[in-house]
Amino acid sequence: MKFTRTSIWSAFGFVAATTISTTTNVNAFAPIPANIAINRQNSGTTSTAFTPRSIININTSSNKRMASASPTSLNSYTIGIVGATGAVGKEIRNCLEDRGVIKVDKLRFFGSTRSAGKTVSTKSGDVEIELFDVDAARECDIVFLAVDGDFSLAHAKAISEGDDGAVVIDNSSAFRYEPDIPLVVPEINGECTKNSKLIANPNCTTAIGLMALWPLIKAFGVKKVLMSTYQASSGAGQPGMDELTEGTKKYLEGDMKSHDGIDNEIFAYPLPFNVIPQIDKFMENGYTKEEMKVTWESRKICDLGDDVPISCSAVRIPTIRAHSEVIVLETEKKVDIELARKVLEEAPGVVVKDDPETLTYPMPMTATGSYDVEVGRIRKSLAFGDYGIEFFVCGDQLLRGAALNAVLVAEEMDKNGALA
Ligand code: 2RA
Repeated sequence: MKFTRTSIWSAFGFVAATTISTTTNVNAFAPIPANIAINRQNSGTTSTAFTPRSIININTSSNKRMASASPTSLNSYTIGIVGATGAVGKEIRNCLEDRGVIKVDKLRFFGSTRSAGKTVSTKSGDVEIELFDVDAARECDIVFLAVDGDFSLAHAKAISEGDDGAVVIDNSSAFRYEPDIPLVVPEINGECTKNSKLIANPNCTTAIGLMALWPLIKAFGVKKVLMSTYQASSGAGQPGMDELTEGTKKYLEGDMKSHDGIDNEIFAYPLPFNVIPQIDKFMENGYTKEEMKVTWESRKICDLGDDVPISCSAVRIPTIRAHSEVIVLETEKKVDIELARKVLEEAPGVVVKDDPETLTYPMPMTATGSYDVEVGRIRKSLAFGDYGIEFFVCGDQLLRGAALNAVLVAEEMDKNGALA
């Protein structure tokens, strides 16, 4: 093996101990085969105001966590996950197993000194967590990084560099804005993965919103995008979800009039029975970093110029793990709402839930646990008249917003030969 760079990773404490058991065992993993046919495909029939992209045919279903109908890969791979016991890492494991598209020859988990030696139960056996080491990670074919940006900055390039390095799919924001590193939502720009061994996974809010926005941009063009997001506690990982649930219990046990005694270490204020109009730190322009991430990333993934203004307001709400977004799109072409609905119905990874008569619309309650993003409340915008469309999107932050997107990137790379 190629390099002798060793990295003892004790400074990064990232393990959420949800599935750690005390037994030890060998690395063993056999994904569940894909066996369920799915019927949603990209039709490619809508008119496009932009250069058509090769929207890949990733079939998902409105049924929760349904396995893909994509053929199982011919090749099998050694897959590494750094941060396998955190909220996102755990879902990466689940997505690999549930979808069964990527054939896993061997599964390796890497962790800090705190977690090394413990074992994680997977559906097909226990896997021992190895102490993270760059050389060991390089032995894998694909490494998912589900850890923080500092760790990714320190190690991602070393893991992936050279012909014999691993393909790295990084969930942090460390490389999202580097021009030479693809930032990928596979249904939109999956072809960018062909020539890169380091791929950045977008911010969850961006990925969820773009699943619905991109098909409409292709159909009607874009002049302007306004987004307001209502983001779940899971955006702050397992500690965020824990802070919300513990705080909620405490609030209900109290007088339900004040938040006195409700702890908040993760969020700026107690989240139970509250909304917080701040996610990430404030920037000089008055927006928060989260809001600017959505703007920067949407522009990069959809290849939009600076002449297309995109603005976002991001708000934390007391839900567990599905983000919601109101999106207003000012279009170049006149909007035909029936066509817009058809475009969304045919878009991969999207399920339309839109029937005011039956009170059908997207909600975190129904989007949680689903691979697809839900879209509804589709209407012409009163602000932009015939040239505007407004809609509501909900998507599981840990799945579409993180783990599923990362696994779909790997599936795309398997299909397009980038893993060869
Ligand atoms: C959040 N989007 O919801 C961020 C996490 N990636 O906090």
